[in-house]
This record gives sequence, C-alpha cells and structure tokens, in this order.
Amino acid sequence: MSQNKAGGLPSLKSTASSLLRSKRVKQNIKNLLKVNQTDGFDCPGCAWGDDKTGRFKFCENGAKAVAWESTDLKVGAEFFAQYSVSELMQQSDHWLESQGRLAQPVKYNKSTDHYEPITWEKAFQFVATAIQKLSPNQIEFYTSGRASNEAAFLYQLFARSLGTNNFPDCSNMCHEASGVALTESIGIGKGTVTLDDFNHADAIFVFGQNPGTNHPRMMNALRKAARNNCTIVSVNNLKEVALERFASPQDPIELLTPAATTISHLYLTPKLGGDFALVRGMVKALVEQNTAFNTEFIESQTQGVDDYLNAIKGTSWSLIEAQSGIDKASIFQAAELFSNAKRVISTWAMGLTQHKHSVIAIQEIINLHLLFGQIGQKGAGLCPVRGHSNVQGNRTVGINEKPPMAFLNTLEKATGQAMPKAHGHNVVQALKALHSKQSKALICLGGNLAAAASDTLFTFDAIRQGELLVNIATKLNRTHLLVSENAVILPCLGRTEIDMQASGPQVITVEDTFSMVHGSKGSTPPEGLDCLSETAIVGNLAQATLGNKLVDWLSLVDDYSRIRDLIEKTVKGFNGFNSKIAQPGGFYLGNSAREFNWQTQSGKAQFSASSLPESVFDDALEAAIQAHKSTVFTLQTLRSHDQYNTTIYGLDDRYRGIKQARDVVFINESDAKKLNMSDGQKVTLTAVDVEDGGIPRLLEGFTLVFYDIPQGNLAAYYPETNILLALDNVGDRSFTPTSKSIPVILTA
Ligand SMILES: Nc1nc2c(c(=O)[nH]1)N[C@H]1C(S)=C(S)[C@@H](COP(=O)(O)OP(=O)(O)OC[C@H]3O[C@@H](n4cnc5c(=O)[nH]c(N)nc54)[C@H](O)[C@@H]3O)O[C@H]1N2
Ligand SMILES: Nc1nc2c(c(=O)[nH]1)N[C@H]1C(S)=C(S)[C@@H](COP(=O)(O)OP(=O)(O)OC[C@H]3O[C@@H](n4cnc5c(=O)[nH]c(N)nc54)[C@H](O)[C@@H]3O)O[C@H]1N2
Ligand SMILES: [Mo]
Repeated sequence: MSQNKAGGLPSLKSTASSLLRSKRVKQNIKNLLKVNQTDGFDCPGCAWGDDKTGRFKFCENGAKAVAWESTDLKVGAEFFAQYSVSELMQQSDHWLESQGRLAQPVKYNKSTDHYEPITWEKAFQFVATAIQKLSPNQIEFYTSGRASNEAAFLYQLFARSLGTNNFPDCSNMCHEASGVALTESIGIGKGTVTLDDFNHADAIFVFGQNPGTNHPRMMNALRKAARNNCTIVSVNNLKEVALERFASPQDPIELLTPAATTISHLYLTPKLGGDFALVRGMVKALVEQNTAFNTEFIESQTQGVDDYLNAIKGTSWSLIEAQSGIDKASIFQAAELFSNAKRVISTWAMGLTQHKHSVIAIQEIINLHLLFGQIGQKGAGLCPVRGHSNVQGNRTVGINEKPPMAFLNTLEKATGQAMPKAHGHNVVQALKALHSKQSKALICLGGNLAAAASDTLFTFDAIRQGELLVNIATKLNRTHLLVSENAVILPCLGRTEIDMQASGPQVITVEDTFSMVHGSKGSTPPEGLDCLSETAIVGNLAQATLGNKLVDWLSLVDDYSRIRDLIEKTVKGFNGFNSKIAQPGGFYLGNSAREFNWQTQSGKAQFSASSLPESVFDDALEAAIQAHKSTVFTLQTLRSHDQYNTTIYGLDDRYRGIKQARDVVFINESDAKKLNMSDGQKVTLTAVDVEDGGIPRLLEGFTLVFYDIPQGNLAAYYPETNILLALDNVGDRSFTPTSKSIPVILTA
C-alpha cells in the first residue's frame, strides 16, 4: 500500500536511521547543521536553491547523501588485495558502494587482476604518459554534475589545452532537452525564475517530476504556495504521494498527526510521452474558447505566433486525447486554471526530458507561457528543476561538447592559447567511439557512466575497449571495474570535507537551479583518507601531462581564488567573483530572457510550430511495435525514495509502498488481468528491439505490483532497467536516452 501523505514523522525517522548507520554520528549532525548555510557546505543532494536565512535546512534525502559520504568504512590496500576485479564484478551496485570511501590511489595490475596501491606522484606520471601517447580526440572526458565550478573549469581547460571538446557529461542523459528547447525558444538554456518567484505565483504547474523524493526542499515551496491559495496542477504519469498531500517535518501538527497540506488542486496522469499532446490540447481549448492572449507581449517580444496557431488548428482532438490519455474536459479544466492565473510558473524534470520528442514538448510549454507573457515577471516563468547539485554550474564554466564560439574566444584571451573549435562527443557518441576503438581513453570526474548510460551490455563493452581508464571518485562503483589494461582510481574529497591547500582551507562554488552562485566549505577533517581534492587531482594531471609553460596549474591549485579570477575573465556574469562569494546566499548570474533580452536567431522569443508527432516513438520503433504480435507496453525507468541515481542507499520506496525490493514493475491492474497475470507474479521484460548486434535486452524475475498507472504503461527502477534501452533510442536533437519510454513485452 502506498502512503496517504508524504513527509512527516517517517521522514525524520528515516533521516535519523541513515545517520545512525554511519558511525560518525556526531560529526554528521554537525554537518547537517551546516548544510546550505552561509558559511556551510552546499548540499550534495540536489540543485534546488535556498534563501540562506540561516534556518535549519536539510531534508531526509540530503541527510542520506551527507551520511553516505561521511562513512568510516574504507576501501584501500587491504580491500583491493582481498578482492580481484573479476570478483568485484560479481557484486551488486549497492554492495560496491557500501564498502566505504575510496581511501588511497590504486592502479590496476592486469597480471593479478587486482587494483594495487600506487603513490600519487606515480599515478599522475602514469596517466600523463598514457595520455601523451594518444591524440587528444581519442580521449573522452566525462563529468558528473557534483564537481565544483573550480574543478570543472580546470578540467575543461586541461582537456581543451590538450585539444579536444570531448565532454560527455551527465546532462546529456538528464536536462539536455531543456537546454536545447530553451536556447532555441528564449535564447538561454536555463530557467527564468528565482526561488522568491514561488512566493508570488498564482498557479504552479509541475510536469513529470517527483519532488517529494528528488527535490524534497521544493516541497516546502509548494506547501507554502498551496497554503497561500496558489493553484497547483500536477501532471505526472503516476500518482506521487507528495504531490497529493505533504506534511512538513518542520510543522509540529503535521509532524505528529495525520494532518497534511493538500498540494495539488488538479492532478492529471497522462500516458508516457503524452505531455506534448496535453499542452497542445490546453492551447487548442483556449483558442476554441476565444481566450484573450497577451497581444501586447506577443507583438513586441515574440515571433512565429501565426505559424504556431495554424499548427494548433491542424492538430485533431482525437490525436490529442489518444496520445495524452487525458479526456477533453480535464484538458479544458487545466487550460482554464492556467489562463485564469495572473502569474504562472511551470516546473519540469525527467518525465519531460527523457523522451523522443522532449525538445518540442518542452517548447510547447514555452509556447503556452509566451501566449500569456508568463515569463520575466515576478511570480511567472519557466523552471527546469536540475538534478545534480552543480550540474548547471558545470555547463556554465565550460563542460560542453558544443561550446559557443564566444566562450572559446574569451577562454583563448584569458589563457593565451588556441582552443579546439570542432564539436566533441556527448555520452552516446563517446560510448560508440570507445566501442569502435576510435576513442581509446575514458577519464571520469565523478559519476558512474557504466550504470547511468543506456544499453548496459553495450556500454560495459564500450568502456572495456578503452586502453586507459581513469576514475576520480569518492566511492567504488561499476565503472571502475570495466578495466582492460591501464586503469587508476584516484580518490577524492567530498563536499563535507576540509579542502586544505597551500594558501589554507579552500572554498569552492556551485550554481543552483535558480542561477545563484554561492560558496561551499567543508568542515570535516578527512581522517584516514589519502585523498586529494578534485581540483588538486585535475591540476596535477594537467601539470604532469602539459607542464606549466602556458598555465601554471599548481599555482591555481594552491589558491582556488586564482581559478575564480580566470572564470571571471572567461564567463559572463562573474564580475567580482571572489568578493561576491562572501555575500550571504551568493550572487545571481542573471538571466537574459527574464529581462526580455532574447538571444535567439530572430532576436525575439520564438514560438515553435512543430506538429504533434503521430507516435511518441521514432518510425523504426513504431514499426517494430506494430509488427509485434503481443501487447507492447511503454516502460518508464525512475528513482526510488532510497537511491541517489546509481547509488542505492536501501531497498525501500516508502511513498510507493515498496519494501525491500527493487526488481518490481508497476502495472495497471486491468492490463495485468488481460494477460491473466496477478499481483506479485514473476515476469520477464523484453525490449522490442531485443537483439541488435547480438545484444540480448531482457530482465527476468521481476515482480508485478498493481498500481495507479495509466493503461499500457509500466514503471520500474533505474539503473537496473538500463539493460532494456538500445543506445540509439535517443531524443531528437538532445541525444538523451529515452529512459521514460522504452517499448517492452511482458511475459510470465
Ligand atoms: N534523493 C534523490 N534526489 C535526486 C536524485 C536521486 O536519484 N535521488 N537524482 C537527482 C537527479 S540527477 C535528477 S535529474 C533529479 C530527477 O528528478 P525526477 O525527474 O523527479 O526523477 P525521476 O525519478 O526520474 O522521476 C520522474 C517523474 O516523472 C514522472 N514521469 C515519467 N514519465 C512521464 C511522462 O511521460 N509524463 C509525465 N507527466 N510524467 C512522467 C514519473 O512518474 C516520476 O514522478 O533528481 C535529483 N535529485
Ligand atoms: N534508465 C535511466 N537512466 C538514467 C536516468 C533515468 O532516469 N533512467 N537518469 C539519468 C540522469 S538524470 C543522470 S544525472 C545520470 C547520472 O549519472 P552519474 O552522474 O554518472 O551517476 P551518479 O550515480 O550520480 O554517480 C555516482 C558516483 O559518483 C561518485 N561521487 C559521488 N560524490 C562524488 C564527489 O563529490 N566527487 C566525485 N569525483 N565523485 C563523486 C561516486 O563514486 C558514486 O559512485 O543517470 C542517467 N541515467
Ligand atoms: Mo540528472
């Protein structure tokens, strides 16, 4: 049974138990008091912002992330002597990360199949020598969005100084579609709202997002808004408990009694990939009712409205209803709630970005906002809610396989060296290049690419083809084990730890989902860890590979404020960077669209006039589905309440009522009955494109769970389900794996 409210006492209990499991309890509690405070560290949990007023601010899942990082268990020489890499490959992802913090640098020995200790000095030399043998475009520089601005800036400078733009990164699997859609439509790939806007909105539309689990601090903003009579509309494939009723752990009555705040006034459950159809239907409803749009805004600020309205006329109600799975009356109701509000915010996350047609679907939401001028005013605008705590900052400081020329030009001026102009690889392109041995090295600044990317067996093979594998990480994971010849693991400090360099303890900076940049300072001594900071590791690798003729890497490592000076010279919005980070709450990078400065091709905000595609799949996949004799379901892959991406904290998913299991599939009861299947039955999931190139894509022994989910749709947890998704199934123009619409067949 799923719960009837989210938050409340069970959240606090769960926080306490994840802290108590870690032996450094006292330090952990001190750490929590410092999360997202002016002089504390930025929560490694998610990219939601905070007002930094100094009140106690953490959430259950942020607490898990902090406790996970500060474990006393160590993975060092003894551990690697005990287990060979082949033995470690047999263990689960959960087991691997549970072994503790990576505690010293190690290098792979092929003859023994063990990782063995190595000094830092030798490790840097080893990697440098291997890199020097390759041409720069044979190297893939992966990043996960936890790295600081300083580490990420140095990393891109290192790779570009070598001569490549190969920057596959977690954004490619995450909000890439948001970036592409927003940049085309409004000239900047970021959200236009600030946290304060949530205090002034009359309506908030939450599309394809589960904030109760993935952005719990957002629930405080939604709860506050709901209590101020703001209308909240949730659009989600599943009924997520927190979006229905939420109890604040900070409110004594909601904490201890069944009381909770009703969050959503209207809750629509579209079919997977059905959001484009739904929003198109909302606009069609408004047109049919002759609703007055904001003509002044449309005339002065936008381009393309006529083509857009023609596209609306050309879309049939039957396609809208069939694809969205939402009846016309509910679509009219949603449209009315939008048009009646003076100020509307739309937020979205992975339910929107991980589909074939994500870019144009997001643009349809932008279209709706443009019709009413719902952008750039207090309480109104667009809000893609970012995932990793600094994924947005990484992009800002240059982690981008398609860097804008303006960025490269200023980087050339700031550093006095030529930068490569040719576009590099995204995640899918990098994996293909490794698989075909066109690329020969993979360097990872954090993350777990092997588990995070789609087509698990292909991805494993691809990483194993490389001649060199370098992982800069805090915890052992699958990616580190896919070694062929030369590999090192370089253990780094986490956010919560003191980062001591020649000039003293360092501050790093991050950017939240509202374009606020602020400092973050660790407070725990890294006891018993022979770790370096990410920044120091990257700087030393660059020094060992390139020397200090053009960039004095080690002096940058000695004092991170020197890196910030370089960022200030290179990236817009960072004037006075070093002095501004002392400001409580940090500083705002600004947003051109918020100021009606449209940096698009036309110089105006651009309506997108795409027609609604007939199918949520691409043509080949749609044909394969049609050709199939059995019923084909669409599967979405999502997060449980007890995981952080590929890091599995525990096996429960409290809000959805799942205990001690991850190998479950949520299914509509009537769909199951049609197949003569029952709740609790074991099933096999097989991808429609089951074998291409000899890759079997199936999962056996999963358990059916009856759930409130639209007919024809299924849901199961990521990353286990990545095995079902072919690498080529990506979103148009975003290249993002279509993790929320995988066609599968269910058999007993
Ligand atoms: N605790 C915790 N916090 C996290 C993370 C974590 O793993 N754990 N991960 C971080 C990262 S990197 C990210 S990107 C974010 C992810 O945050 P979310 O996007 O909330 O993550 P998902 O679990 O993928 O949830 C997708 C949601 O969209 C819904 N959905 C799926 N498909 C559709 C669709 O087609 N239409 C609609 N309308 N809804 C759909 C699902 O039912 C689900 O509620 O969270 C960040 N924060
Ligand atoms: N099927 C499916 N696939 C998905 C998704 C989905 O919804 N469905 N979501 C996608 C999304 S949104 C994302 S963002 C990606 C996530 O992809 P990644 O960012 O690559 O994966 P994570 O699981 O966040 O990475 C976890 C690892 O990061 C390392 N780590 C943790 N903290 C630190 C640190 O401070 N420094 C360093 N250097 N390392 C650290 C640890 O070793 C840990 O094992 O997955 C994507 N894949
Ligand atoms: Mo993400």
